Amino acid sequence: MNVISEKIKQLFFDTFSTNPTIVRSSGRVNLIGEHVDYNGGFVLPAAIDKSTYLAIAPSNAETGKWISVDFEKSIDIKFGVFKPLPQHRWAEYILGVVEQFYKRGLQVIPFNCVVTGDIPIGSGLSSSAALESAVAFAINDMNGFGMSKKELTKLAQQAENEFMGVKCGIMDMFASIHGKENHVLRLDCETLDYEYFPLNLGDYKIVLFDTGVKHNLVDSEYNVRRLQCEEGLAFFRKHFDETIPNLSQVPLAWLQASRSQLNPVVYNRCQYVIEENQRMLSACEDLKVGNLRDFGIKLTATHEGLRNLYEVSCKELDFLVDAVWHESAVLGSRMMGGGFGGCTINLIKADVIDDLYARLSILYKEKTGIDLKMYSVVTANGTEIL
Ligand code: GAF
Repeated sequence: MNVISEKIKQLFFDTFSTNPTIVRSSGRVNLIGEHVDYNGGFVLPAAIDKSTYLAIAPSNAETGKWISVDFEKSIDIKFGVFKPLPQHRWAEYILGVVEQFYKRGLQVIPFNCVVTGDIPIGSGLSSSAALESAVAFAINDMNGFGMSKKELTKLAQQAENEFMGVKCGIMDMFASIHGKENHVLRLDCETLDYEYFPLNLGDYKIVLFDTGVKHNLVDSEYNVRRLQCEEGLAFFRKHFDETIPNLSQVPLAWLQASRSQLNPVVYNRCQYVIEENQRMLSACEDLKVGNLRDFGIKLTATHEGLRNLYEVSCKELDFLVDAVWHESAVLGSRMMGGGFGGCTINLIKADVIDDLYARLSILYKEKTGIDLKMYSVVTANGTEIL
């Protein structure tokens, strides 16, 4: 228990006169392997020490009251009705998860809940996946459904895909649920096999610079990228091998031999995905032998691919990366997550972080008028009942 969990426990008790179960679920970073999860590739995320907290208990009625501390809102919910809640987008993440249990033929005991957390919202640190993971975990526990962590991860992803309409991959929920302190997760998104890698950064730290923007196109462009990748994969299946499981495994030679037949935009998207998957695998080798310099160089190369080939960056992200990547105390810098805003992830020598942040803040404010936020994060455990 910490200050936040104590606070919502008390709020829950004051509101509903009963003690809740408290579930904590982490936000995530992804070191490398961006936009490859939905292409069956490898990713390297970690759960971080910023979390969503859910206080929850059965309501003993057909309805439940859900409260968001951060949005200062509450909503009364009739269980079994699954309609959009346009005034309460935060509650849709909960409802979408409840719906998935119903879709599996599992009737959920109606519940009251209170939600809060310290994951910056809209910064690309997966506050929504953390909430969905916490809700899935809590419902599974409260109802004794006995679902595994992997099943709950898939359920949370389907909630986001189907109720929220965002065709996200599985990385965010997977990291949120399976995270482990001092480790990153090397996840094969095709098979969902995973391995924990110790994260020894020595004198370096994971630093996130928050652009403070989230451009509107984020969800629509994300879905467009998925379609473009599907178009590429269909082409390779038709012309090379119908059994190739996913785009990440397409050999670069097939792509190069197809330049004149593929739409140039689709070509670029495929090039990025194939290269990123290979880069990610070789970055893991760097990490294994403690070669942080080469690891960092690959992070920055990922940014170039996301900017030029995959085209999911934006001027604010590019500005932050361009301003720091060449500094000697910076191992690597890149945009992180879906793109079009959110944070950059940087590996920076601990003793220069404050100075670098001070300099960068001035430049960023001059350029964009926005106050730059910085989060120095460490890895943490995944979803847990406190
Ligand atoms: C978002 C999605 F939710 C993830 O599934 C992943 O595709 C990521 O963008 C890009 O790597 O966070």
